[in-house]
Amino acid sequence: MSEEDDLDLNSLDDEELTQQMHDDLYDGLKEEIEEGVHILLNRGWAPYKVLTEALVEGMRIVGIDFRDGILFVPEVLLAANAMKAGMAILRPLLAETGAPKVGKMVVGTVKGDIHDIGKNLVAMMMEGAGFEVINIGINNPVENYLEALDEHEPDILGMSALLTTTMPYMKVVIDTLKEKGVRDDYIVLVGGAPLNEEFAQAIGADAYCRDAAVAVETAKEFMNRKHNRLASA
Ligand code: B1M
Repeated sequence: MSEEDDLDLNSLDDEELTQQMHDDLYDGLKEEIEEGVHILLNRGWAPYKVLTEALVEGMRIVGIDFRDGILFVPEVLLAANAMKAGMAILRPLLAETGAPKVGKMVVGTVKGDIHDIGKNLVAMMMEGAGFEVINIGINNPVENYLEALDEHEPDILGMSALLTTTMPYMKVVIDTLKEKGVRDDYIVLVGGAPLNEEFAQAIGADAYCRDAAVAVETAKEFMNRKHNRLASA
């Protein structure tokens, strides 16, 4: 066992611990990430702060080295696994809200794409903000979206894509909704690292959401508009 294995995470101050968690995420050390999350929570950190400063920031660093060919798929999968373990601890804490549901969202990653960390984070944050969220997972063909929309009748359809090759599929879904004459029944929000405002506009979405916090704000804003419209009708 190396010296590093013996490291007592509790003995580190907050800054050292977050740095260590970035390293542990990079190394895919699930148990250490779980321990780190618990320690920060016990020290009074808000769940959202743990999420953004310890986990999301760690994954950002992983992303850079993946891009630069320093990390490869197996290592990134381990990092993703560790990230998800940390998120699983935070999820119930972020979702703790006694407030009445402010709206309903169906969210899923598009066909051909298996990235789900960002989409799951959006789902968690939306739940935390009082939305009911139906998360339909990854690799969704248009039929899955249609089925979920029929079954759950949400206010919002959220789509995620992390690849430049899969983002055009969002247009397939929106065009299908148009063909069926139901496009305007939903607020369509899209997100994912390669997207931008122009793309969202070009495919006919209602808005592009840069991150989970923006997704929550945007969803709330559109729900307010919807309520005002209904009230004045
Ligand atoms: Co992939 N991958 N990956 N990968 N992967 C990227 C996306 C990439 C940018 C890495 C790189 O080269 N720098 C690159 C895409 C390049 C491109 O298309 N331009 C890439 C590639 C190439 C690939 C493969 C093709 C690699 C290969 O096989 N050779 C392959 C494709 C598999 C497939 O999908 N068919 C692949 C596989 C994988 C893993 C399986 C190893 C793993 C995914 C594990 C998992 O998700 N369960 C993985 C990972 C982890 C990444 C990176 C490193 C991290 C993604 C992530 O989780 N980020 C990523 C690098 C990067 O993005 N910089 C990369 C953290 C997350 C919190 O952020 O997902 O952006 P993000 O979500 C944010 C916002 O985007 C937004 O809010 C979120 C939270 O703030 N958002 C939404 C996202 N979805 C939203 C939906 C909304 C609203 C907002 O709806 C309303």
